Formats: sequence, C-alpha cells, structure tokens
Amino acid sequence: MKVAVVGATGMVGQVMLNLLEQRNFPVSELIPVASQRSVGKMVTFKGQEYPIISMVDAIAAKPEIALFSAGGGTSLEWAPKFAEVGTTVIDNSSAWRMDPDKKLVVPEINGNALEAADKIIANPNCSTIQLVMALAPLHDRYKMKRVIVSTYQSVSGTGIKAVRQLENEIAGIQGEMAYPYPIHKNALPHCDVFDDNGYTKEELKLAREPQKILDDPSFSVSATAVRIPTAGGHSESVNVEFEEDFQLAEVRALLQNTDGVVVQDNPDTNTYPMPAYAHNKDEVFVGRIRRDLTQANTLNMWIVSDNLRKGAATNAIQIAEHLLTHNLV
Ligand code: A2P
Ligand code: 11C
Repeated sequence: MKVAVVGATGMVGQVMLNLLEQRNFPVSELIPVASQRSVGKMVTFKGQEYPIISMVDAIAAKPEIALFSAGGGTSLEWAPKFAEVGTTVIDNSSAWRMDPDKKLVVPEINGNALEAADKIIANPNCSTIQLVMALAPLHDRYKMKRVIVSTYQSVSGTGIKAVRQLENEIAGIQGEMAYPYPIHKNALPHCDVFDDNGYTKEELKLAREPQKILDDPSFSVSATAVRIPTAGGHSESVNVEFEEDFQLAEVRALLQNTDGVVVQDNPDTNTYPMPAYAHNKDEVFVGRIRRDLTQANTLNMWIVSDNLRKGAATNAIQIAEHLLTHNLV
C-alpha cells in the first residue's frame, strides 16, 4: 500500500508514523505531507529518512490511503482532491464528521458499515471515541436514555503549542501561550471555541457524534469539557441513565468482554484508570463502576484513554486495517 500521512510533523501524525511501523501495516511507499514550510524536512519511518512533500505532489503519487491529521480547514480543501484520484482518506479532523454522506467510524462498533465507495471516512473526536467504546456494549444491552459527561482533557489534544506551554510554565519560562490562561496548576472549562449556545465545540462533538456512531438518535448526551495539566490521556466522569435496570456484575462482564476495553476497578486496592498509566496504550480503560444511588437504572463510571492513540492515530489505523482485511481499498 502507498500510504500518505498528511500532517506528518504534527502530534497525531508522529504517532501515526510510529503505529504504522509498530502494527506492521503493509506500507510499500510512505508519503509524508505537511505544510509548505515543512517541505524538504525529513521524518523517520522504519529507521529510514523520508522527505516531506507538498499536497500537490502527494496527490500526483496517487496513494491508496491517506491518513489526514492537519486540521479541519486543510481537510475540507484537500481531502476531496485525494478522493478524486482514487485515494481513500481517513480524516482525523472535525471537517466531515457530521456530513450525512460520510461515515463516522469506530471500527469495533460500526466498521461493518464501511464500503469501497467510502472515499472520505471520518475519525471521531478523541473524547467521543473513548466514551462510545464503553457505552456501546451497555447501550446494546440496557438502552441508554441520557448521558452526562464531564471531561478532564490532556494538553496534547490541543497540539504541540499547548504541550510546550505546560512545559514552559513548569520550568518557569515565559513562552507562547496556546490557552488564554496558565494551564499549570489550573483547570480551564474551555476546550475548543465557544458556540453561540454557550457550549464549546468540544462539548457539542460529545453531544452529537455518539448518536451517529451508534446509529441511534434516541438518547441524549450533555457534556462539560475541561482542560487539565496532564499529558498522557483524556479522562471522563460519566453518568448514564438506561431504559432497563442492570446488575453491576453484568456491566463489568460486558465491558470486560468488549474488544479494546479494559476494566480496572477495585477500590480495595486503589485500582482505577489514570492518564499517566493509559499513556502510549491503545485500550480504553474503565473503572469506578458504581450505581448512581440517587436515580433508578443509572450508572456512574470513569473512562480514560490516550487521546493520541485510540482517540486519534490508533482508531484511524484500525479503520485502514479494516479496509485492507475486507478488500475495500
Ligand atoms: P507543519 O508542521 O508544516 O505546520 P499539530 O496539530 O500537532 O499542530 O499538527 C498539525 C499538522 O498539520 C502539522 O504536521 C502541520 O504541518 C500540518 N499542516 C498544517 N497546515 C497544513 C496545510 N495547509 N497543509 C498541509 N499540512 C498542514
Ligand atoms: C481536544 N478533542 O483534546 C480535542 C482534540 O475535533 O479532533 C481534537 C479536536 C478534534 O481538545
């Protein structure tokens, strides 16, 4: 497979390159792409150096697959041009997610909906992916009515500028700010930009993407997204009201038997998921599983995952693997 990685110098693009190598994805030719200012710079893949090329040159090379993580505007402009030459684009931005003609895919949940005709496939938002990975098996069994989620999101979700802001603040160095306030020793109830309705775009992604992935508009999600000074992954406090009642032992078993989900839940041994331990792992970790004592049929849990792995690069590469094993590219 000729594989283009668009945004190869970025935080997600770098993880994509590492994972293509680690997962032994059959790359016959790697085509790394970034902005004009990076053309000619080198990236390393499987111990070899590759020059970054321009978008136009990458399209001329007609890759079979292009993994995009270069922002929504770049994707809106360029993904259709790759699709026109027959490339299947797997896009990590928010550009195409809610487009009714594009599929929004978490392979474990709705990979089977993919067809060869899908030339632009959307990767969901990082905080959505880890949420639906844990909700899907429970929704199948008990049917969700309403989800309330509060997130505790890593600075790596914002990009390299934010990681540097945190590092600079810890070191006491004055530098460029990615956020309107310090992030070290702080928590910002502000991820992505504010919409007119008072919610942030991140909160609206959490509210709207799960119904499309689960192909069911019947439940609602209400979200508060908070940026905290961690780097390893996003955490989520989740309250779910179901139509039907559940047994906690069965909830645990359903989660334990879900591919890609790991239950870490034992108060006796202080066992629960944490971002520092989810870092560089592909799974979604679930713990603090307990009944909401204030309302019937309602569950509380805590979900953690590395936002650059399952939340972004891993999910995108799993989509590519699914296309390959089902002869869809
Ligand atoms: P560059 O390094 O040349 O700016 P992050 O989200 O970590 O900031 O990374 C964004 C990625 O998207 C980088 O690889 C960046 O390349 C790339 N990028 C940004 N704008 C464009 C563009 N107009 N065309 C191609 N790649 C782009
Ligand atoms: C964050 N979820 O952590 C974002 C990062 O829509 O893909 C990715 C933004 C997106 O802030």
